[in-house]
Amino acid sequence: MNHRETTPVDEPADVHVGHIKTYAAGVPAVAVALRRGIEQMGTVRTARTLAKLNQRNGFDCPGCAWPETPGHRKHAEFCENGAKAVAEEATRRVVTPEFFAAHPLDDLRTRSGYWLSQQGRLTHPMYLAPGDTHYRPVSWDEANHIIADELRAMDHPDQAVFYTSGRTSNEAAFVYQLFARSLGTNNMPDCSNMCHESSGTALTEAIGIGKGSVSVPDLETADLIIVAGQNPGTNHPRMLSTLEKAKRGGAHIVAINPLPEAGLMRFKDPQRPSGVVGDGVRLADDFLQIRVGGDMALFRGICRMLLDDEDQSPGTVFDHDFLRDKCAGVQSYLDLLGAVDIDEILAATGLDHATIRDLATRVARSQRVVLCWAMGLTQQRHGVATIAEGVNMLLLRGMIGKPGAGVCPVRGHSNVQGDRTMGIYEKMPETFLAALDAEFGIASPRAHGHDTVAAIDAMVRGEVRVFMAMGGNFVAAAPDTRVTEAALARCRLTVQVSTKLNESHVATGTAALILPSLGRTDKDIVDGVAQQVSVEDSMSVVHLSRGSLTPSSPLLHSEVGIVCDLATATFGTDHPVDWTAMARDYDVIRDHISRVIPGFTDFNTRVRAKDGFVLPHPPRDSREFATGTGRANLAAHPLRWVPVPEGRLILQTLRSHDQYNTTVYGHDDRYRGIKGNRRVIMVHPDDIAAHGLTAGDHVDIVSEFAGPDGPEERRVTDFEVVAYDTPRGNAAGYYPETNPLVPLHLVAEESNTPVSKAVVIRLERTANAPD
Ligand SMILES: Nc1nc2c(c(=O)[nH]1)N[C@H]1C(S)=C(S)[C@@H](COP(=O)(O)OP(=O)(O)OC[C@H]3O[C@@H](n4cnc5c(=O)[nH]c(N)nc54)[C@H](O)[C@@H]3O)O[C@H]1N2
Ligand SMILES: Nc1nc2c(c(=O)[nH]1)N[C@H]1C(S)=C(S)[C@@H](COP(=O)(O)OP(=O)(O)OC[C@H]3O[C@@H](n4cnc5c(=O)[nH]c(N)nc54)[C@H](O)[C@@H]3O)O[C@H]1N2
Ligand SMILES: [Mo]
Repeated sequence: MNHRETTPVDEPADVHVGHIKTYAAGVPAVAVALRRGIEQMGTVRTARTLAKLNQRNGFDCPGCAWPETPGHRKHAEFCENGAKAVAEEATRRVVTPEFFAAHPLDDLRTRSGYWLSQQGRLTHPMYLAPGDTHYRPVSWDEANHIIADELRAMDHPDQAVFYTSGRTSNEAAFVYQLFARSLGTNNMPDCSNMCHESSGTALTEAIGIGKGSVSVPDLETADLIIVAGQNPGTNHPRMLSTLEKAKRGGAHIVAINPLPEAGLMRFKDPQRPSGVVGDGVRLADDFLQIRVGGDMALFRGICRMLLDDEDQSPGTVFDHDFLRDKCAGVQSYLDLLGAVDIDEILAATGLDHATIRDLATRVARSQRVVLCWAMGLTQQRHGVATIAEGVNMLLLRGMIGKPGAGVCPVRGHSNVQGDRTMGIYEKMPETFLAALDAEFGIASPRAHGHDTVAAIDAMVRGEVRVFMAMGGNFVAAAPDTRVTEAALARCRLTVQVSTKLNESHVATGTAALILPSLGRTDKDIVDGVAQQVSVEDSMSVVHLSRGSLTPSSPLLHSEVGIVCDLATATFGTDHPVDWTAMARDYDVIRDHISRVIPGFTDFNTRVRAKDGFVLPHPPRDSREFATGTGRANLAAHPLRWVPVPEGRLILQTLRSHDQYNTTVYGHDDRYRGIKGNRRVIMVHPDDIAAHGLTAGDHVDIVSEFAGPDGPEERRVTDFEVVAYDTPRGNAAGYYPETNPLVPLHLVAEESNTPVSKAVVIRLERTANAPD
């Protein structure tokens, strides 16, 4: 058996459905944070750890990429879910060689991801030899030689794939991509391929840089903030404080979401007296309950209304100077707007005319507009076009490169943006590769490598010999779980650099290695000197992070050390790259970075400044656009949306309030009032009835899609139906339990991101389900 059971043996059984919460945070959030901390770390370690979170001289929260407020950090710059992320990492529980001796792989494969991660921190490098039933301990030397031998046995460097998850520091990411390119491959898929790739693609085409253009002060001074396809109360809780501040400054906030997410409705800041008693602050002034996949239509509808307003009172709506001097593609886009069919916009969004008209009027009248978004927009078949359309709306009003306005893709992993800056990308531009080659005297390959989906395809074809992952949980994060498991099984060696046990340690190649690494919270001492790493947040601020806890085992290595030692084992000691010097002193790595990557001049000095430093962003800084046209491009994509086929539903897969991506912290999705079990599907009450079902019934969820040889299906069994406030025709289920339903080849156009937010499904009553 090489795949996990569909229903893990340890999964709790009963779903408890309560009420949807109408506010986020408040006292329960603090209580949950402390309880989870104390369970995992004990009281003293909890207090010590949380005191260092997001402070200068402390560590960057491994939770999300929301920036710290510059200048005045609050004493407790963390949130409930940041505290849970820390508790998960700083736990005192450990997974030792005895654990692996007691649990054969066949046993571990029946466990849930929750159970696996609850076992604690990994302590030893472990090896699963071909044909073995158990992992056994190995020395670091042995482990490195096993990998080096396998890499040297390849016919071509492209038989190796190097995955990265977005927690990896700048320094580790830089040496890791240098290792892959020294070896001769650009096969560097990363979690970003499944996350904000659509944002990067759309923004690069539109404004010449794939990053957001706003800072925290911009948000705080905006007069209109649109939050589309994002659930900040759960996934970026510190953003709520920024929104609250914006609100007190007079901003109007609009939430665009199929679900009434608690965090967008009301916020009780537990760090203010008014958040402890009282109802908290109403955050979203307007909630547009949009149909899944309807955002492009909404933005286009708004732009059409802006055009009508402009026609009626010329010179009052469009920023003509900006459009004339700085933009390209304006006329073709305006022509497209002329042909908009408002009935189609209403059908696509499920919203009424007056609602869209109100928002268009607000966009027309506001002087400082920020558009924030996350996975609800990016993980769509037309994700790139949707984001481009949102940017069009801003460009018509000249809302990029001025204070209080701009684009704000809210990143996920705490350093996912930095990893990309460091070169974790299967198609880095020639300028970067040339600078890297000149700095190190290597010859980086120029052929583009595999992204996540392409890497899985290559494994399926048997073209990948070695798969290595720098963090993350590839098998559970990737789409089409069964296909991805089978793909990994075709590799000769799978290597996971990890802090905690997860599903990817049991979905192995013929042989497998687990290399235990230090995490953000851990002290990283090399030759007696404490090393620091750096990260880049969602707003391009680069700052230091230094762990302070004693690692769970003396055998843990830093990610930088792991890569540099592996490089020495692979290339020998007379390689042009100074791997040993970099491993001994991370300042050496930063010096290299300062000469290779634009914006990092004097890296070592500037990163030690209070609050770090901000990377250049030409559109934000000087309204310059490094696109093909040298201008900001208005894109004219054909209108796309997601119709619901007869008798089917559109499934979006999302996060509960009690998880970090594939790491499940617990079974309490508190704000949505769903507790006890995650195998649920949220459906509109009328759709439940229309399907001949009753809330509480157990169903199989079957996804339907076109395969290369005709229609195909995927199935997960025994999910409980929960009545939920979602638009008709839409449904929601938790990631990663629903990942087996997301087809590998259902990807966003251009960005190749799996479409985790719009899968066509049908429901079938589970055979032999309990009543
Ligand atoms: N505590 C915690 N924090 C996290 C994470 C975590 O798992 N736990 N994950 C981190 C990572 S890597 C990321 S990328 C971010 C993810 O942050 P989010 O993007 O907020 O995460 P999701 O749970 O995927 O939520 C997507 C939201 O989009 C909405 N949505 C779905 N489809 C559509 C649509 O078609 N249109 C619109 N307008 N909305 C839609 C959903 O209802 C949901 O509210 O969070 C980061 N922070
Ligand atoms: N269906 C569906 N699929 C999705 C999504 C979705 O919304 N729906 N979201 C996608 C998104 S946005 C993302 S970003 C990906 C996430 O994909 P990944 O980044 O691959 O997944 P994570 O769950 O964040 O990885 C968790 C693991 O990272 C390891 N880890 C944690 N900290 C460290 C560390 O400091 N060092 C090392 N070496 N390892 C560490 C631990 O072993 C832990 O088990 O999933 C994607 N998949
Ligand atoms: Mo993400």
